[in-house]
Amino acid sequence: MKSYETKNVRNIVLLGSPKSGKTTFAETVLFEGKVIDRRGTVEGKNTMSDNTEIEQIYQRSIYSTLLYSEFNNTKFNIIDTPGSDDFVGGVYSAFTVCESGLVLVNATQGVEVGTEIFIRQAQKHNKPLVIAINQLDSEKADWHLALDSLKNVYGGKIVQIQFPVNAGVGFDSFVDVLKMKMYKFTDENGTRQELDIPEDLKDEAEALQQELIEKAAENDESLMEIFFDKGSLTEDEIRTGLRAGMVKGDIYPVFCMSAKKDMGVKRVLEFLINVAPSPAEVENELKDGGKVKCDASAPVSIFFYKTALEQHLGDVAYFKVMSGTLKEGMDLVNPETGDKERISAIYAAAGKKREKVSEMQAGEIGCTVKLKSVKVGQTLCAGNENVFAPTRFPDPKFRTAIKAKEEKDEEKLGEILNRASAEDPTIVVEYSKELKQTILSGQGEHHINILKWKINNVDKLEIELLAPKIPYRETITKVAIADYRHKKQSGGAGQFGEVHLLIEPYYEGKPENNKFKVDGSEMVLNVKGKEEYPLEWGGKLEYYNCIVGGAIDARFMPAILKGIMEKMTEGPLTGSYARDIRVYIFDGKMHPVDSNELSFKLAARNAFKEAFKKAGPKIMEPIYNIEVMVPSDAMGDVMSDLQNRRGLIEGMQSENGFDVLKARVPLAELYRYSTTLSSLTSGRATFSQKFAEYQQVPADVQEKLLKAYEAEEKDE
Ligand SMILES: Nc1nc2c(ncn2[C@@H]2O[C@H](COP(=O)(O)OP(=O)(O)OP(=O)(O)O)[C@@H](O)[C@H]2O)c(=O)[nH]1
Ligand SMILES: [Mg+2]
Repeated sequence: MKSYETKNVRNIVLLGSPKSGKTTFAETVLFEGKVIDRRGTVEGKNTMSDNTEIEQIYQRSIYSTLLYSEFNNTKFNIIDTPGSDDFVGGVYSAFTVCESGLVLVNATQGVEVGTEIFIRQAQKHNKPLVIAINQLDSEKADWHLALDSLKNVYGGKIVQIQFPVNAGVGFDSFVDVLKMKMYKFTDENGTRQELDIPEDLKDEAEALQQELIEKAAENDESLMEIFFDKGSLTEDEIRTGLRAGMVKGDIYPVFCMSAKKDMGVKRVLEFLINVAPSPAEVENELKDGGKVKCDASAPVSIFFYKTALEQHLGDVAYFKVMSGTLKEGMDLVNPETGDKERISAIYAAAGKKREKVSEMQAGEIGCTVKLKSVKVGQTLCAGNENVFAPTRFPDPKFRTAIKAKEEKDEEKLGEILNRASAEDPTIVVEYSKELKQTILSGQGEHHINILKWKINNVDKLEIELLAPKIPYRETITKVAIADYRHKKQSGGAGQFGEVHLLIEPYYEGKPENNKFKVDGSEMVLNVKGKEEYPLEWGGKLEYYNCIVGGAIDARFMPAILKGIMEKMTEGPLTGSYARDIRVYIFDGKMHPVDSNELSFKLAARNAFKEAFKKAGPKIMEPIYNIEVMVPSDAMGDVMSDLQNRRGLIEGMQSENGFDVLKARVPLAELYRYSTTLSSLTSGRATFSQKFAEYQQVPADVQEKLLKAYEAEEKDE
């Protein structure tokens, strides 16, 4: 394969809801580019893109796949992505390396929730988009339904480039109002005739062309002048206007397609060559916020967006050449770690088919093997220190606990999970000391189940998924005092320590205080010192020394704090972490011989525990902000389900034809929410969740938790 100049490269991410035909389209692009001479099918389990066992079992894409193709002296790097929300990580990493996107809309469905989600994400990443209405050959294809649904959601952004002549079974032609031609296909291998537009379609074609010209003119002042002058624009001028609108995110040109029958695919590729930006026209963002031009004559830097383990090969690392010209055998440095790496080979990849190339110029996407330590999101350089901004992945939506069936396998499981999360950064693994569980989070239950399948079948390890525990917190609601004497007399040196303390609730910004009402009478403390401790698990402990007359030596104060801290990590109600408390040590007693640090630590621990119990203790639970996007007809069901989950609906608005619901829901009620939502809406909804704050649990819930903890304690 030759080395392509930056301006002749197009990096395109395929987007669209499940089953819209992305993988089928990619296969046809490879066929058109002669990378393959026979097209596989998703059902036949032999496409270049869905090339893993698990993708073939499910007959859907699960990983993002890089596929190159050469067409009209242009190198296409297509990234086929999964349509399911569960595997959205691959879409996000593709946004980091592709300059534009092609959205496939299923002609039998029109805009689906998936379509909307991906277009929304593409907009956030400033990606120009082209839309193809696919499966026009299908029996149930409905061009008008699909087009109207697009117009309904995206209004004036939708600019029709084509319309089908005979959508449905027998589909073989469409009219193109940019070329003002009719394309007719004579076989299912892309052979096409360019014909004059038939008389009976001319009016429609001319009207649409006029619309196209006006849209194109709107995006460029000089085009506007030409348009007012001549009342029309040339084909090239239209392209210039379209491109300007696309780059601003104001125009989505719409094409006709049957990816399966290779109709319309070539025309979209031609349009992408002529109109979609090449890598040379887009600046890439650095981690520190700076921007770098994609220039083949600059020093080399390459960014790694994905790695995948392949049998017999080890880690295959996928990169984009962000600047310079990468050559085989080059030595590069990771500017963040100082690690050196040699690029022993460079490949263009079409799924598992790899073609060795001797160099890749800026803008190209390829892969390499045998690197020592590079991770997803890192950059390697020579002669510069560019560090490109890593992909920002979405927050997890599904959380589960995981453990090996056999305890002896725990360590191996840990390694497998770390590797899984390095390959797929939307898999988050965390061992929670607090919960004593390994918590695995991902984008949905299916996402996690696929990982489970891999661990069972590839790594041959039996595992269990369990409901994750909830990181409750404990705090107090009123003032209380307690004292405790720790005393032990056994043979030699004894132990003696006595601590009197007062505790009160703390909140951010609470004024200082030294007068308290305790059990009906007033108490005034003489505050001599204060220490503040932000807690690792959130919230604060404020520690006041109010000792008068030397009742406790200053040297015992740290031991007293230690005793309190110990109890804070194991709250008296449920053993959860305690937070947001002020402790005042105001009295105590020492023994001239027997007092030591241990005695004061134990005394403080017990005094704190007693005071805590008297201070109206409360359990707090994590509350999450969630945002659900759902088609209007399913809104009622989704809303009442959320109310059953103790959710507080905070707002609702209509956006682009969907309802967006905002609510606050306790984490304890969100277990498997993604799965329920999917079954409530037949997979037509999506949601995101983010930690908001801790809040007191309602009395009935507290009662249940206390009982459960008591039972657990008895068991142990
Ligand atoms: N009739 C017809 N069927 C198509 C066309 N394109 C795709 N299909 C079929 O639609 C189904 C889904 O196609 P895929 O290519 O797997 O769709 P996808 O968008 O990659 O799906 P995910 O990977 O699940 O997101 C398969 O059965 C294809 O054969 C088309 O143009 N016409
Ligand atoms: Mg697919």
